[in-house]
Parts: sequence; structure tokens; C-alpha cells
Amino acid sequence: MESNYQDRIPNNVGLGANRTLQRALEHWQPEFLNWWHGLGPSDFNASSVYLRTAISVDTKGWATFDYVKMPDYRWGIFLAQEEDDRRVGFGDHFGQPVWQQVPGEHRSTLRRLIVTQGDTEPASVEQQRLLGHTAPSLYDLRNLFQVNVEEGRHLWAMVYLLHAYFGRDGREEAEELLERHSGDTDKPRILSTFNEPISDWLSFYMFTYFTDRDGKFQLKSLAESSFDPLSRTCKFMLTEEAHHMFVGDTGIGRVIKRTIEVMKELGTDDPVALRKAGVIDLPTIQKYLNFWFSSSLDLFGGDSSSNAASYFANGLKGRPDEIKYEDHIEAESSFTLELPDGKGGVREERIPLRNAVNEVVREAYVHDCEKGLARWNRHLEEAGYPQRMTLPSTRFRRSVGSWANIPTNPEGKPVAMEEFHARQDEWLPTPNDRAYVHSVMKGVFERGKMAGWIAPPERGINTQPINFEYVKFH
Ligand code: BYC
Repeated sequence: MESNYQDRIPNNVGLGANRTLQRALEHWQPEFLNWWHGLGPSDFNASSVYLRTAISVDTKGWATFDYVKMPDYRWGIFLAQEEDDRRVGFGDHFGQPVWQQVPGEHRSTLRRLIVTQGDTEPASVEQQRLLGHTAPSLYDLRNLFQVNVEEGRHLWAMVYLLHAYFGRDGREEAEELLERHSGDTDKPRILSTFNEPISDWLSFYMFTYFTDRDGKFQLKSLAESSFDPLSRTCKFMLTEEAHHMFVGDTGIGRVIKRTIEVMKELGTDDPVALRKAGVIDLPTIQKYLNFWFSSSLDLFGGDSSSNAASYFANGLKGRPDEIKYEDHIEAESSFTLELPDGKGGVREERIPLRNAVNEVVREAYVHDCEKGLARWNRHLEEAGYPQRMTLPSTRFRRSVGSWANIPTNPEGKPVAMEEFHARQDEWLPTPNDRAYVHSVMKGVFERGKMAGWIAPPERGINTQPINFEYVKFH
């Protein structure tokens, strides 16, 4: 399908040939822009930002760089190319042709999955809306806005599916995606992590590393869907998602690098001395990591989930990279869960694998998260320090699943509630830690300059130098 970049809504879905759908989306567009102006990045909307825009899905068009004012960003609808004769890849309908329309019996479940996915996208923009003021450099400011406009585009992607395939219900859901707000007491966002404030850049990097990576795994699971338009939409979203995780990965690495530099200069790892020198001490970084990793683990849902089993059986939502598994039906397979035994210990239980799909995906996610830690720890190793960043156990500080509200230490050992309360200041950011991190967040807007708590990146964006004018203020 040809890309129509010149249309009011750039697309490769032949929108011009479907007047009803085009009108419905053109009606939603001003509501989206209103939302962007009210709850998107505060200020900076008149600045020219060096942004990447997707104008088509081929290798040339998907990443076009230029100066753009954010409200003029071309939020388009792009689906990955259709695969010839694509077949259902897992579950009870394995091998049958995929669906180009929504089967009636799966309508409400698919709508729910699309709405849940769609809800996270504007939520993250809302969470990050004030960060521009405290950006550690123009390079980082540009990256923040890149992430924000692309999350906006991902919202468009889900709204397209709702409008095109779910009739009036879908249009109503699309409106509601702009009515729920992150952290709102009456109408919060659907999933827990998307109601947490992101008011400092350390949280932003943790979020883009850990929470965007949940996005990667969820999108990969949805890319396996038998509902082909959903699969194709998610495949294209994944190409943009990679940069968001890169921002988190390199962001955390740069914070650690800068802390190590000052540890060397001062000859100490004493947090008080390091804070005096304006950098973020390693224990504080670890506590932020513990917070965002554990929160992101909840986004995979319960470890034993009948929802997940029926998504899998019906071919609605699969496992990332399904092709890698030997058995795509898993009718008889089982999975061993480690559960709290109610007496302060752990017991094992075998459950049908289909019910454990959330856990299977969560395990793959944890494995993927470890790669970043290996990179960050290399900085420490090369500098000759024995400290290492670690991922806490998947049992630690959970709010969803069998370990929800069971107090454990970061190693996953169940502990008494009193011990958890007594020691949580060692494990999770305290109000004092947060206040300190906030105190070093001051906007640095001079070309090539960096805030004192973060090292410069290794290279710029799209082969531009680090001191490039990534954002032009007017
Ligand atoms: N918070 O059977 P269960 C991204 C709900 S991130 C609150 O255990 P299921 C992005 C659950 O909805 C990716 N509620 O779980 C990243 C269900 O409610 P209903 C977003 C939660 O259904 C950064 C009930 O508890 N995409 O893209 O197997 C920036 C029982 O659930 C939570 C998706 O999530 C929670 N943490 O799996 C921007 C994909 N966890 O339905 C973007 C679509 C569970 O009974 N969503 N619940 O009312 C799904 O696939 C599934 O809904 C979940 C839950 C994986 C989230």
C-alpha cells in the first residue's frame, strides 16, 4: 500500500478511499491536539526540535530527520507490510488463515487489549510533561520530545484500529483514551505504572529502560496476533520503540559513568561526599532501579492468568518471537510456578502452560533487562570498583500476581512485614533521596553542555555532533 504523507493524516492504509473512517479520524484529530496542548509537554511547543518522523514504512521513509515544532509533527497511521498468506501462529486455530476483520466472539477481548495498550501511550506523555524544564542537555531534551511525539503516534495507531474495526464502541473508547489521565483520582490510567509520577530524569531513564521494555514485550506479543491489522500495527511500532529503550539504557549508563568519575576524583564512594559534589550516588541509583523494575514487572499481569490462557488459546495475543518455540499449541504443557507458601516460605505448583504465559513473557523480559545491567556494570568493573547494579528478585515489591503484597527482601526471601518496613529505606527511594535527585535537576540549554550529574553521550543523533543545536528556542 502506498504512503500518503501529504494527507491531513499521513497514512499507508488507504484512508483517502474510506471517507467515513477519514472523517471520524479527522474529528478525533482536534481532540488529540487539544489534549497535546493541555497535557503534552508543557511549553517548548514553539521550539524547533530535531525530530525523526515516520513518513512511510520502508527503510528510507520511516526515519526522516528535520526541525519540527511538536504540534506540527505529522502523527501518521502506518502498518507494516502485509505478509502473503500469513497463518495463525499459535493456539487452537494454529495454521488457519489470519483474520482481516475482528471475529464477533473475540470483539470485546480484542477491544480491551487494544484499549489497554492505547491507554499507556498518552499516559507516558502525561507523566513526562514537565521534564523539559530540567533537561540535562539539548541532546536529552530532544530525545524526550522524540519519545513523546512517538508515544503520541502510537496512540494514533491504536485509535485507528478502534475506529476502523470496532464501530461506535471503538469511537467511544478512542474518546476515553483522552479522558483518563495519569495519576487522576477519578479517572486514572488503566495500568498501575502509568499513574506513577516521573518528575526527575533518573526516573525518566529508568522508565524508558524498564517500562518501555515492557512495551517491547507486549507489542511483540500483540505482533503475533491472528488479528492481522493489530499485528502489522505493532510490528511497525516496535521499530520506534527501540530508540526509547536506547535513551533509557544510555541514560542510566551516563549517570553511572559520571558518578564513577567523581568517585575517582574524590577518592570516595561516600554518598554524602558524592551528593555534596552534585552527582547521584550508586545506592540511590540502585533504589530507583528497584522501584521501576518491580513496578514494570506488574505490567505483565498475574503469573497464573485465565485471561492469558484464553488469549493464547484463541490466537489473540501470543508469546514474543513465537517462531522460536517448538510447540505452538501447548495444549498439554505445564509450567512450574514458585509461590508463597503462606508460612514465610516458597512452594512449587505446576499449572497449565497456557495459564502461565504472562510468567513466560516476564521471564524473557527479565533476561532482556539483564543486558543493560551487564553494560552498566562494565563501567564499574573497568574503573576498578567492586560495586555492581543488580536486578531485584521478581518477588520483590509486587502488587500484581501471587507475590502481591508479600513482603520479601530484594533477593526474594520472604521477610516479616516489620522487617520490610524497617529496611525499605535501604531498598527503595526515600523522600530524602527523591528530594536530593530533584535538587540536581536544573535545565541545561547551552549547545554541547551537560548537567554535572550525567556524562555526555558517546555520539549524537543521526550522525550529528553532540554539540549540535538539537532544539532551537524561539
Ligand atoms: N495494573 O489476568 P491478569 C507500553 C489487571 S507498556 C493495573 O493477571 P492479564 C508503553 C488486568 O488488566 C505495554 N491492573 O492479567 C511503555 C485485568 O483486568 P481486567 C502496554 C492490572 O489480563 C512505556 C486484571 O488485572 N501493553 O506499551 O493476563 C511508554 C487481571 O489480570 C495490572 C499492554 O499491556 C497492572 N499492572 O494481563 C509507553 C498490552 N496488571 O481485564 C507505552 C495489553 C493486570 O480483568 N494488555 N491488571 O479488567 C494486556 O495484554 C493485559 O491486559 C495485561 C494483563 C498484560 C496488562
